[in-house]
Amino acid sequence: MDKDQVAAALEEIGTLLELKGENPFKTRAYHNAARTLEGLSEPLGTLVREERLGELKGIGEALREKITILVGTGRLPYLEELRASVPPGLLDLLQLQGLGPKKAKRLHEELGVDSIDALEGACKAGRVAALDGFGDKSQSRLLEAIAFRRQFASRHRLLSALVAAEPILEALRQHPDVVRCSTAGSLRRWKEVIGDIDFVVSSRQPSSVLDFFVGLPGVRSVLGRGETKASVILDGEGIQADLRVVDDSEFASALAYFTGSKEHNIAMRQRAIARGLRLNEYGLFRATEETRDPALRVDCATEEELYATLGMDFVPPELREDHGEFAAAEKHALPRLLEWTDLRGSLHNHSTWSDGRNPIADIAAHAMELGLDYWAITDHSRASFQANGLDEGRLRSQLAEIADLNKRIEDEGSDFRLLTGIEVDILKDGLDFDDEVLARLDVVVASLHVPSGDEAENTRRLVAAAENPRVHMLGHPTGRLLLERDAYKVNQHAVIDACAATGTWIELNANPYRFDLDWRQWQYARSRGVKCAVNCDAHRLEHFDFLRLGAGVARKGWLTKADVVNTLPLAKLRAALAAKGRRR
Ligand code: DGT
Ligand code: CA
Ligand code: CA
Ligand code: ZN
Repeated sequence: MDKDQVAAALEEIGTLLELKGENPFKTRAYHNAARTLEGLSEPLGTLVREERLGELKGIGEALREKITILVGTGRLPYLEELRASVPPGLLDLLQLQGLGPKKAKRLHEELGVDSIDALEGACKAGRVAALDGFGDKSQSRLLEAIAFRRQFASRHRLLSALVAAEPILEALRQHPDVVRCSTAGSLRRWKEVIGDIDFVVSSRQPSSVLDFFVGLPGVRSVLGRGETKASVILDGEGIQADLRVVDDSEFASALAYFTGSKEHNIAMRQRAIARGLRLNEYGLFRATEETRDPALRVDCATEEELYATLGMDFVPPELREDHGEFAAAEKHALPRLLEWTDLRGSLHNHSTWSDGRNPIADIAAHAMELGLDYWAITDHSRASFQANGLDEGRLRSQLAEIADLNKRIEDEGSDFRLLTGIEVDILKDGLDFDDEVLARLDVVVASLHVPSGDEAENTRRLVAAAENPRVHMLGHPTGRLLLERDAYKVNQHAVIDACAATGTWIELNANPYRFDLDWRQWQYARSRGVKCAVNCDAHRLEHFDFLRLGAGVARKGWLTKADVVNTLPLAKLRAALAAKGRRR
């Protein structure tokens, strides 16, 4: 087990103990230990082997023993017994927004609630409102949370789907009976939220491939298996995955069909009909009615050929949403989309100075190892006190630390540089720091963390931030958390217009919970000449991987390398950063 798996196990122990009503110091010790492990900069296995776990803050004898067993064996009988002692439905309750272990425990003990369904029944019967410390308001809030959860239970953030799909695709690719294979559907289109995962495979032996697929280690259960297709539920979040097996001559059309979107497919079929052809999942045919007669087939070995036959350039999967790709592809005017390897660093990131998990030196080392050119440290400002935001004094000390580090990096002969910065809170009437303070920083990201309920008010605050010559970009401009929290009310076009007028950049926050600004807004932003910064908003080293996710979302928003500022080499980026302050 690696550190994240061990941390997850400790987290689960803490939660289970809370559900059982254990003393808070004990439960907190498990949660804190999980945090500590996640923030480790060296492999957990090494610490265990060298018996140095005791050096870690808050890891006492009992924890040391459990961690050692988990790392060594991948299992922990203590955790298994604990799991068995708690009704499984009780854990589900914790997935409801606003319901913590303490309240779940009381609902269980006092009302016998042991599942989400049982809780719904109790709420509807008014029994929850009657409980001490709950009341009408929390009862109706629980019902809302249940409805919300039902709506989203079968939807998954892109990263979860990718993590589940990639090993399966790799396994299929290695299988001797597989000729070609690909993901399809919303995953291939890089949608921010995924219903199910789709795979398309070509093979002469469909049944052997299907046997292999339904028997893969990550498969929890088989929903259905036919001659040419199968559907399964995967371990983890329980994401559904569909596999289609076709003959290799049908691969291009099947892949196009199952990639979608539905809207894109409908337009494709119309284009075929307009040319006296028929397009379906089996191929492109010279026919005026539905057919799959091989004698009528127009050979298209690849999607490129399929699009060419229909008079278009190849449309990258991310653009297949009927958002103007047809008009552009027939005029050879599709943009050349950003590649994730074009990105040279991220301009919004956190460290242990605020709520990040890693010290700046480790962040720099990791960025250099990945071959990046720069990395901005933009910790929270003082108003974000719950995130340990920096006041002026601490900010000054941080700048000194970064200057020292950069000096050391330069002395070692590297061109990599840390950039200084802040993620400054947009408050009711202005920013959390004065212009003089902001002027000392390389990068200023302005974010609205505590929005008002009023659209005009939020819009006004964001526009004012954009108009500040010291602000380089707006961070996560709608504040949404996918499948958790809607965007705050804001007039997005008005904010984009203000950014266009002031030369302010807009962040595409690449955290898979955010992907904010949404891909649907970028065509408008781009048309107004607004530049994008694809930022990790990294809080730990693993978040460096978000660059790839964010680049995919930028592609989905039709963005090119020239539209994205953090593709610039360092000197040009510095010049672009300096330009904002000189505008007025
Ligand atoms: P999802 O799974 O809800 O995130 O979205 P998709 O796009 O992956 O949808 P899915 O898995 O139901 O189907 C995969 C693709 O198959 C879809 O993007 C387009 C194609 N498809 C499925 N049903 C239809 C249909 O009724 N008409 C057309 N034209 N295409 C369809
Ligand atoms: Ca799908
Ligand atoms: Ca599907
Ligand atoms: Zn933020």
